Amino acid sequence: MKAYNSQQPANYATETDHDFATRDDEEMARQNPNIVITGTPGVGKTTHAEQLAQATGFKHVSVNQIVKDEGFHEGKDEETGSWIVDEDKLLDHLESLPLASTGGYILDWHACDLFPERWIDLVIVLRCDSTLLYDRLTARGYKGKKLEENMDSEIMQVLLDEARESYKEEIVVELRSESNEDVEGNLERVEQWIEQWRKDRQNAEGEE
Ligand code: DAT
Repeated sequence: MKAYNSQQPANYATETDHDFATRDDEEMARQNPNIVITGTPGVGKTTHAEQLAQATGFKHVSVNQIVKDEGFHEGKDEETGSWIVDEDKLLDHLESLPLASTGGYILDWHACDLFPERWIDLVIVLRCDSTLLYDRLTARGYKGKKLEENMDSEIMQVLLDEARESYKEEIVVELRSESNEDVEGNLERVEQWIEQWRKDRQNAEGEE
């Protein structure tokens, strides 16, 4: 267990022999893709994930909510007020979902290196201008070290780098989330991408 810090090295996306044995079967069985929506707190993950879930019927998994509801943590870090996440318990819980085999999940979290590569078909990293993000976070009551760390994280594109280090370059997409029009445009783009994913999958099945 560790105090959550998105700058930690990415360990969980590392594949084991077991992953290789099962990944093709599970990936090919999925009728829908699994999508990660990540980014610094306040960039608009929940806004996007909720609307995307509504538009597609996919399941929105708010990882932060699960951590809180299921108690997968050891309380809060005194200085930042962030949950000290028990990643083993969280991962066990996510493993118990039919995520890898059925697909159709939207994983919403301010980190992405926890999720094994074989689960994930698309990683969306939302980005936001720092002045706008500052306003969103202060409106949410963030201050002191917590505010500072999150601002630094966005400016230094920590989550984007983490996503690029953890997944294949071609499945990582950076999208702007500053206005309602951005949300609309992003959702349209992702829905088109899902359609294309399904077509590609059908074609691949037809060729077998
Ligand atoms: P996150 O889940 O990444 O913490 P959120 O979806 O809760 O972020 O959004 C934080 C706040 O900012 C919330 O009041 C909605 C607003 N917001 C987010 N993205 C936006 C966008 N693209 N346009 C307008 N407002 C947005």
